[in-house]
Amino acid sequence: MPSIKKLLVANRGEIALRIMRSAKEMGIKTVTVYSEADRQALHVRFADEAVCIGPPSSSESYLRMEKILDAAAQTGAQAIHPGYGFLSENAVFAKKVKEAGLLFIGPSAESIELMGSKLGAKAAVARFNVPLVPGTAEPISDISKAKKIAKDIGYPVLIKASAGGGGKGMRIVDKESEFDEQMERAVSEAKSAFGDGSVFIEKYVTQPRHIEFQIFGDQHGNVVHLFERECSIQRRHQKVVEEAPSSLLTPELRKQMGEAAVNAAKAANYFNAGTIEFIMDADKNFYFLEMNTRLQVEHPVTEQITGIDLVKLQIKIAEGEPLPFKQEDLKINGHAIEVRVYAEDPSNNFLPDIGTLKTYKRPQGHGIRVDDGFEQGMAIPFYYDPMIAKMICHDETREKAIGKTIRAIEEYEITGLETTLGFCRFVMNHPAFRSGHFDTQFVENYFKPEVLLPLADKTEEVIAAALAVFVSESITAQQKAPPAPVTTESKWKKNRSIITG
Ligand code: MV4
Repeated sequence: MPSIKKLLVANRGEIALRIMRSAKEMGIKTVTVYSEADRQALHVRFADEAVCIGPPSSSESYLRMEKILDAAAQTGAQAIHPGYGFLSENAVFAKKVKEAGLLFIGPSAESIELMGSKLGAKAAVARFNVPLVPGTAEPISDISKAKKIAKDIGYPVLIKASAGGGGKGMRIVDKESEFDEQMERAVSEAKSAFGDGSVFIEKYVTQPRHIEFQIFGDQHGNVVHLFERECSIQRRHQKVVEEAPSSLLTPELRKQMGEAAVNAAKAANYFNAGTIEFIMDADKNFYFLEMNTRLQVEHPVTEQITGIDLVKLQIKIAEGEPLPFKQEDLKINGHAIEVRVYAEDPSNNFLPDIGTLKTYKRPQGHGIRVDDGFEQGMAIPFYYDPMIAKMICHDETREKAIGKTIRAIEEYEITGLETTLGFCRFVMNHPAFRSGHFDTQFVENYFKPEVLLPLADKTEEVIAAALAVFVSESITAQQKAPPAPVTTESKWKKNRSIITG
C-alpha cells in the first residue's frame, strides 16, 4: 500500500488551503503551484514548498499539465490533488499523472472520461437501474427524426449538447413550430463550444429541484453515499446557497435516491469522491442528470452533517485503503448551510466587483466554518473565479442553521468591494426558502436588486464624510468649544436594516 509523504495541490485559493490542511494533519508534506498573479497568495504561504508555473492567465499556469507534472518531479511529490475546476475533470491529466508514476487523488481516467460524456453517462447508468429523464439515449442529428421523438416525449423538450454540462449548450423548445430553429442552433453552438455537435433530447422538467448525492467508492468495489445536498438556489447555473440534508426528502426517498446514486457510481466502476446530480420534478420523481467526478465546492455541508473529512478520505482511498465504514454506519447529524461569498454586485446583475478587501473580518462562534483564501488588505485577482469565501453554518435543525447563518452574515465584515452576503441573507429570510418550497427558479422568481439597500461600507463612508464636515464646521464656528463627541451607530444594528425582503 503506497503511503504518500508529499502531496502536490494543483489548485489555488480556498480549496488549495482546505486540502493542504487535511494533508498536514495526516503528516503529509505539501507542495503547491502558483501563477505570477498569486505570488502573495495564502496557498503559497501555507504550503511547505511552492513552485511558480507561469503567467497569471489560467491557460498559461493552472491548466498547464506539463508544468504541474514538472513541479511534482522537481519537488519529489508522490501524489497530486487537483481540487475542483482547472484540471480536476480532465481525463488526459489523470492519465498523465498515473503515467508519471504518481497517484491522482480522484477517480480513474476512464471514469472521468465516461462521465464527461453526458450520453455515455446516461447509457452506462441506464443499465444499472438508475432513472433517467424520458428522452433519447443516442446522439441525434437528423432533424425530422428528432422532431418525431420530441412529439412522442411531449413538449416542452430540452435539447442538450452531449459534451456540455453545467447548463452549457441547452435549448428549451416549447412547441413543434420552434423545433427546427432551436435544433440547428443547439448543434452549431455545441460544435463551436465543445468541438462536438452531438445533441440529445429530453423531456423538459419544469420547476425542477437540484438534489445531488455525495458518493464515495474504494478500489475494492465498495461504494457508499454520504447523503444529499440541496443546491436549487443558483443563478445562471452558479450555486449560491447549498444545504444538507434537503428539506424535501423523506427517509424513504433518501434511501431510494441513495441506492440509485450508488448504482450510478458502480456503473462507472467508480472510486474516490464523486457526486451524482439528480433533478426532481414537482411530484418528487427524480432523474439522473450527470455525475461530477471531483470534490465539489459545496462538500463542506456534507462534512458537517457526517463528521467525515472528505479530503482525508480521498487520500486514503487513493492510497488503496478500503472504505472505513459501511452504509449503515452513516448517520445525518443536524443541518448545514453553505453560503458562497462572491466579489460580485447583486444589485448590478451579479457582475464581478474585483477590488481590495479593505476590511475583512470573519464571523465566529460555535458551528461556524469559513473556508477562504484571503486576508484583510488583499486584492481579489481578476484572472480567476471571484469567490472570496464559503461560510458553512451547522446546527441541530434547519431552522437553527438558518438563524445561525443570518447571525453570521451580520457579523461578517467586508468592505472595499460588493459581495453576495446581503443577497444570501435575503435568501435566508425569504418565506419560500424558509418553508422549503422553492426550485431552481428561486432567484429569477423572487430576487430584484431593489430588495437590497446600499451596503454597509458605503453607508459608513457617507456617515464618516458627513461627520468630518460637521466636526470641522463646528470647530471653525466654535473655535473655543470642545468638539462634539463622535459616535457612530453599531454596525450590527445598521446591518439589520439592510434587507427588506
Ligand atoms: C434539465 C432541466 C430540466 N429538464 N434537464 C442545468 C444544468 C445541467 N446540469 C442540467 N440542467 C438542467 N437540466 C431536463 N430534462 C433543468 C436544468 C436546469 C437546472 C438543473 C439543476 C440546477 C439548476 C438548473 C437551472 C436551470 C436548468
